[in-house]
Amino acid sequence: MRMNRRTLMLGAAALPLVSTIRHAGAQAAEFNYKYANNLPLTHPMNVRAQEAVDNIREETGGRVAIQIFPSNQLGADTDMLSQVRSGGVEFFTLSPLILSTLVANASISGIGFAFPGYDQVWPAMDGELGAYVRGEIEKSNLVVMENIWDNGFRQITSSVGPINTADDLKGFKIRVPVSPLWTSMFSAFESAPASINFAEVYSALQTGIVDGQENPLAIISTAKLYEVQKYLSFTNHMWDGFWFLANKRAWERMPEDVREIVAKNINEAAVKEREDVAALNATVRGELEGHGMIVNEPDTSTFRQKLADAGFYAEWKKNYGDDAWAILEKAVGSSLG
Ligand code: X2X
Repeated sequence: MRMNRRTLMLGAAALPLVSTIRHAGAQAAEFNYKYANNLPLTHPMNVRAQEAVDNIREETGGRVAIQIFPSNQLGADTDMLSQVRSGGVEFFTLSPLILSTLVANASISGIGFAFPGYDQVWPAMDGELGAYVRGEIEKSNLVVMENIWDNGFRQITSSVGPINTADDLKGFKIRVPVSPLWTSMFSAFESAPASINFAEVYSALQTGIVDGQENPLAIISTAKLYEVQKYLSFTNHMWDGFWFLANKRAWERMPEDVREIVAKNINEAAVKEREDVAALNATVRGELEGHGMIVNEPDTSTFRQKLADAGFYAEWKKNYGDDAWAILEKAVGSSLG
């Protein structure tokens, strides 16, 4: 359409109306909240979270509008933990092990080689162990949703060679998330762990600051770490998840009936995300090999023995206390250490 003075005037006249309509939609939301996370947009967490916030907006009649900021858009994990505490963001998902920088015992679900598989993970996290950890989180004045989201069993990747035995980890320059447990575990392996927020992992691998990292397959795939890592060793050295956290003042500003709708949809999305991650982890190995990764499946008995010999389990039993440790051992069905 050729622009002339008339169409220009009509267009200009329409602008306030359009912006009013759009703004009215935003204004109709009584609670305009932000949810931050550190995962790529394509990760199942963001797919299911978007469904949840759409359902929440509809079921609350537009009263709650939650905007998702994925992939560290608002800052790295350690910054975001401060933000959700202060109310800078209202929602944030975080690994229990990074959360342990604030809630010490939250990392108990990430003890090395504790969970043999998912058959033990969900009964534990949806049962006594999860309830224990949520109780600890609530003491720090954060609200936590009941269902933990899945990150997955973590695997080691490397640019220098496969990890076949615990000895291969000696001197290995490996990136770990910012958490005392991660640093402790890879120090027990005599590696050289470097604490780096996930936002900087790709570049740290690309520039050779570190030679490797460890993450579940879904993240190795969606964060395209296969572009900067050659070897993938199936160590399954720990299970990891994401607690869905809320700022307490923001949470309590919503009336009870609205809070119930928000919690219901977030918890339902967590269960769907767990199914998605399991499906992805079952299929993504072929994709990663297709991208040139060389995969190996080490015998991890030497890894667990190395941790025991280094006093790792004894150290963390002391850190968490006998009662918490007993809940963990009951949940995983064996004594650890
Ligand atoms: O930082 C990581 O490696 C990640 C994305 O898995 C966590 O959030 C713990």
